[in-house]
Parts: sequence; structure tokens; C-alpha cells
Amino acid sequence: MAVRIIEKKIEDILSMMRNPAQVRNAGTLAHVDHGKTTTTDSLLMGAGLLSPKVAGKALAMDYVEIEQLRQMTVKAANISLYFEYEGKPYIINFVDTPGHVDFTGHVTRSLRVMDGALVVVDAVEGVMTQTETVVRQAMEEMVRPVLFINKIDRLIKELRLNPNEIQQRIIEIVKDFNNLIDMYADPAFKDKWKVDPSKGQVALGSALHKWGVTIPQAAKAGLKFSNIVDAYEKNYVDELAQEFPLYRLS
Ligand SMILES: Nc1nc2c(ncn2[C@@H]2O[C@H](COP(=O)(O)OP(=O)(O)OP(=O)(O)O)[C@@H](O)[C@H]2O)c(=O)[nH]1
Ligand SMILES: [Mg+2]
Repeated sequence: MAVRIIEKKIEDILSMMRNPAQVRNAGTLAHVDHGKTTTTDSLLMGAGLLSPKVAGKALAMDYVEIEQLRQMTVKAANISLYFEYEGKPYIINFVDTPGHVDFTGHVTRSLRVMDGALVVVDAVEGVMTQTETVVRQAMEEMVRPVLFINKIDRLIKELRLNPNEIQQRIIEIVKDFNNLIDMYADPAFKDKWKVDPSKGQVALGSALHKWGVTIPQAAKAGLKFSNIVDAYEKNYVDELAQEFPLYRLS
């Protein structure tokens, strides 16, 4: 999704909000702690609402005191963001949902208004029980998901995987995710809704370090897994975040 940010007058935004053709509702879904709120920080930064200095750590959508204290989302929070896509302006009403199993009611209610969902999966933990639950809920509410494989930095810094192993890990997660679609999607949508990395329906990155790419985007820019490993080993992750900001996937 290519996006460009422009400052807009409040009147323009309000008039767009009244035109359903210019409004989309979307949100995050994931197992607890896989990085939904951290990812949302990047979107807020992209929309000019959060400073790059604090994005990734502010967890701005966790605005209730208990959420900041516990470092956990307990209620779904919404924000309206202005984005341009293929030259057309849109308002995206974005919901950051909680991942903890105690709060699945919030997820169901949020899904009822979503046109599409961003499922976040921790690259180390992979597809977990709540990932399965949220994908099942999304399928029940007929919400089409795309996949963001987050915390790639952990594969490099904690698991010390080499570029080949990173690629294998990503293939495995995509396969597990598509198995869920296979299991829970309406038969009419099964094949259409499975994510295909070569079509830009899977992104990978690190919300904490504010970078993300899709496979076509990486191929176009000549970015390889070995470059990503290098960025961490040789300490130029900030450059990765500048060149491939998480809010500008394409
Ligand atoms: N290493 C690493 N840590 C990350 C990344 N993204 C998020 N985290 C950390 O993971 C923890 C959980 O992040 P959150 O964004 O609060 O996760 P969440 O999915 O919103 O959690 P809940 O809403 O409680 O389900 C925090 O400590 C983040 O700093 C990442 O890309 N890399
Ligand atoms: Mg959260």
C-alpha cells in the first residue's frame, strides 16, 4: 500500500468523512504482545501525529493508564488517519485491538466495522493460539486479512539466524497463516484470501525499529535478507527505517 502524507484542513477531513467512498475502516489483529500497538505507532508517525523520536515506544493507542502500566492493550482504541493511495485521498479509521484472550469481545466488535485487517505475527513465536482465534473471528465477520511478520530483529539478534534461515522462517509462517485461512474461510473466499508474498500481501519488518517491506518492494529496491542482517550487525538500522518506513509499504 503506497501512501503519501499531506497536511489537510479540518473542514476537508470532515467532508471526506461524510463520503463513504473515501472512508475505510481497518485495524490490527494478533496474539498478545506480537506488536499491534507498536505497529500502530508507525502509522501515527506516518500520518504526522507522532514524532519519530517516540514512535515505536510511545504505544500511543494504549492511552488508558492501566494499559501503559501493564504494557498491554485492554480495550480497542480508534483513530482517524489521512492517507493518499494511488493519488486519491482517504480517511482510514484504524482500530488497535487487544490481543489478550480476556478481551476477545473487543476484537469481535471491532471486526464488525472493519473492511480489512492487518494480522501481526511475531517472527520468533510464529502463529499462536490467539492468532488462530483472531483469524477465525475475521473469517466469521468476512474481513479479509493481510499479514505483517514483525520482530524480524529478534530472528537476527536473539536466534542468530542466517539470511537463508530467515527466509525459511518467513515461508513457514506464511504457510501456517494460510492454513488458518484454509480452515476457517468461507469456501467461496478460501483461495482468494490466502496471502501471496509475491503480490505484496505479506510484509516483514520490525515495528520497534520502524521499518517494514513487502517482497515486491524489497525486490524492486534490491534489498536482500543479507542486507537486513548487515544493518543489524553493522548498526545502520536507522537507515533501513528511513528508506523503508513501516508506514509506507508498497
Ligand atoms: N524486538 C522487538 N520487540 C518488539 C517489536 N514490536 C513490538 N515489540 C515489543 O513487544 C512488546 C509488545 O508490543 P505491543 O505493541 O504492546 O504488542 P501488542 O500486540 O499491542 O500487545 P497487546 O495489545 O497487549 O496484545 C513491547 O515490549 C514492544 O516493545 C519488534 O519489532 N521487535
Ligand atoms: Mg496492544
